[in-house]
Amino acid sequence: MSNPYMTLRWFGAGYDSVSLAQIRQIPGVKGVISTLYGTQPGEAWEKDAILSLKTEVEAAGLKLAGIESVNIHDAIKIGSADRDTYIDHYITTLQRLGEADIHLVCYNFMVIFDWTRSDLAKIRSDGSAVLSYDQSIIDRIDPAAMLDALNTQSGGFTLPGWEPERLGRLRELFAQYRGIDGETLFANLGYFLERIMPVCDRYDINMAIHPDDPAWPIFGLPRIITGKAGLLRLLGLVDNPHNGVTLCTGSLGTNPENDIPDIIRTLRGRIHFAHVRNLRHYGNRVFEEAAHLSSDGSMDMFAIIKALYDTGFRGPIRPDHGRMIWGEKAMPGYGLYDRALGAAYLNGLWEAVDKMRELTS
Ligand code: DNO
Repeated sequence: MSNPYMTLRWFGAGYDSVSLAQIRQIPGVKGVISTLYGTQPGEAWEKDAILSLKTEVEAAGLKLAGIESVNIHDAIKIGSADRDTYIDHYITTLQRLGEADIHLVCYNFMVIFDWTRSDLAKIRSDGSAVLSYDQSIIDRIDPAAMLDALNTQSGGFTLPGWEPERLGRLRELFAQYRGIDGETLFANLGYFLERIMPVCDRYDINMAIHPDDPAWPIFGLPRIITGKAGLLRLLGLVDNPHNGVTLCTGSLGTNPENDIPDIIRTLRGRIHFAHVRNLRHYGNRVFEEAAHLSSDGSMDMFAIIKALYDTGFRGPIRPDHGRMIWGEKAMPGYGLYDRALGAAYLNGLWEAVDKMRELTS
């Protein structure tokens, strides 16, 4: 009998509307994925801060299953002259995480914007509110106006990956990335990975890149981790098992041409972390986030869990963005209720796959 290593993302006391005590009561949830939310990309994390986060999580009867994210400073993505300083800070952070017995780090290599949506609270027919995306809105809007609109809709929460200090310098950032194309990004990602692999080897830290969301270039900025080809190219940059992937179905699934069970099988052994959620497509590059259930969206969640199970994936897995339901006020995508329903559903799928395997063996 195998149980999934089910986790929930938790942003930390003072940032998250959801408490560790609440998470502890979701059946089958064993740990949280967290971060030092107040840190800026490029900082070396303080050892004491890492240890106190870990102690706090463990005192609630949960494991600190990994970090999402240790964000990458723009100098590293751009490949500017000072990148080595920031890579050294990153290495210090990894070393301190390793010393604290933390072995999973999720990160991304997206340019300027982390995940992007055109609406953070689209009302669905059942009255729930979800994050949604419509390319025609993104095409019409200026990036600064999009930022303002999303900040207004965020309910006072700082959105993950949308560091206000950094994005306050939007014009400067666009100027810094001028001329950076996908090839340069891949080269700079390879340089970064080469430099950090020794510390990952030493402390057995699995690096798990998060795919770009949505899975295509936006605002004329390149995006490279958008499907099977990009993921395979990433793995080939440094052929080390610590150079791995966060399998995020919601990000890869923005492009319906991404066959997610096939991607899971292709990446066998190099998926270190899984974000599993569903989307509903309404046309080319128009989608909204759905409940986790297969029948509520466009993805086959059974096939996804089965592929993870069959390829021997046993790393941390978490439900991802949930709908805002039952009057909850929380960070968009990260309320308690729908993610708890998502965890229960994913646990159920896993149990079914596991028991079917026993029946047929
Ligand atoms: C959004 C998240 C992303 C993700 C980062 C990983 O909800 O999926 O912000 O955490 O891209 O580095």
